[in-house]
Amino acid sequence: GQALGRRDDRDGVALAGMVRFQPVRRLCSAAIQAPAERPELSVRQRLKQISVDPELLRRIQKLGLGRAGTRLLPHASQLRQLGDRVLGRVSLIKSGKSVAELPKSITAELALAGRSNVGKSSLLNAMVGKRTGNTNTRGLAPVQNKPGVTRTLNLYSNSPKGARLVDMPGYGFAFAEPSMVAGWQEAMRRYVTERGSGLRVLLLLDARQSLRQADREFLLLIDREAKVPFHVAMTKCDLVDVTELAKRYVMVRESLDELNLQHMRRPLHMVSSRTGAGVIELRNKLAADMPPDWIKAISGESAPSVNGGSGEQRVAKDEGAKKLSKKAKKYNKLLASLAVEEEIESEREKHLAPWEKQALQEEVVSLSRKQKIEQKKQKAAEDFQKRLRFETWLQRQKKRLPVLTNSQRAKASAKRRK
Ligand SMILES: Nc1nc2c(ncn2[C@@H]2O[C@H](COP(=O)(O)OP(=O)(O)OP(=O)(O)O)[C@@H](O)[C@H]2O)c(=O)[nH]1
Ligand SMILES: [Mg+2]
Repeated sequence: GQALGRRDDRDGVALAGMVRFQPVRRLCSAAIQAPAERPELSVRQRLKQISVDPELLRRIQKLGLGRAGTRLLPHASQLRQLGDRVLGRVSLIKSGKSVAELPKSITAELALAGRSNVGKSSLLNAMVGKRTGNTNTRGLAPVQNKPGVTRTLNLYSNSPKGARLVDMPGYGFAFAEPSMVAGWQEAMRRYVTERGSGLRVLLLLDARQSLRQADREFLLLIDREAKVPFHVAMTKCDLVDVTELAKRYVMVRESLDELNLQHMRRPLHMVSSRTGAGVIELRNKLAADMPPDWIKAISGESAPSVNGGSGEQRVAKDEGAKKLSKKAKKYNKLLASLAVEEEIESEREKHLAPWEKQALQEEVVSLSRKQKIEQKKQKAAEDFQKRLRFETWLQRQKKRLPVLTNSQRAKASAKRRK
């Protein structure tokens, strides 16, 4: 069939032959003019001029971002574990074509915005610890590799009255009827301008691309018209080389600075929903900017790291790795239950009678409960390390063994019997 669409920026050049162009409809009001992209230098030329800041590079590497970066399994399993434990069951509570169809905003809402296909739904899934990827049924918000998948405003939460994450349709080019695209863009525009003081926006930019005209217009819409506090994050950071990512980061930051945005929170974030890198850090930063109950609902406590501290653990993506991640999950579960015990313990201490407190302090001989928990934790970490070493060793041994057919195997055992 013939694909119809509208586009209001320079994206989708390859699709130009298939697309029927429509006149640009601005996201922000006519009074606000978005400054055009710098015409004098190409993006490549600008990138060349940027020198890489070693501090920034270190930060990128530490977060496990960048193409050369690792598949950091702990990130993914930590997120999943956090998702289950901290958030409870996050689910879709309401989906609407316009603001009028949505329940009133009771508490805080964080809405994900960005151009179509930038990875909004994927990041929402990653933030609540659901797996993402194409044709993935386990994720929460539907994800596909084509612009224009999400077409309604979708509220997700772990309780009907709790804080929410909102998956929005994108702006810019999309594979859909122009009238439909115009409809959902208007709904999104009204949502951000009318939702009220509980709203925060998380604007996503593709790490492989520079700021587009549509992005500028949306930024100006939320900054000057809606006056909504917002964060900006670069997504798909697993698809760009580390040094290029650092340069693009600087470039995007410069472009944002040029717009003189009043309501933007700093710093500019970087994430990859695919590997999970940077997602926990992003969530913690967001939590610091949200009302208290959002913090409770979305961020929880800082994530336990799988190998007991350093947090980085490179595991090859093969069958062995899958098994290991199961182990990692188990270990995480244990840590989580210990954390709960600890929480209860500290809560209990608060409510002790003075004489009980004194008795506790004088208790020298037997170990306190806290110490016992510490010991258990250490033991669990050690066991896990041992197990991990053993598993990798086993994988290596298995690879060395020759693959035998049944008859060869029979012959070999007959020989042995002789
Ligand atoms: N490599 C990589 N791919 C990603 C990442 N995030 C999203 N994607 C892919 O990008 C494509 C689009 O993702 P979506 O989450 O559907 O994007 P969206 O912004 O919700 O798109 P619309 O709903 O159409 O506006 C999918 O193929 C995802 O798998 C990422 O961090 N890394
Ligand atoms: Mg989507």
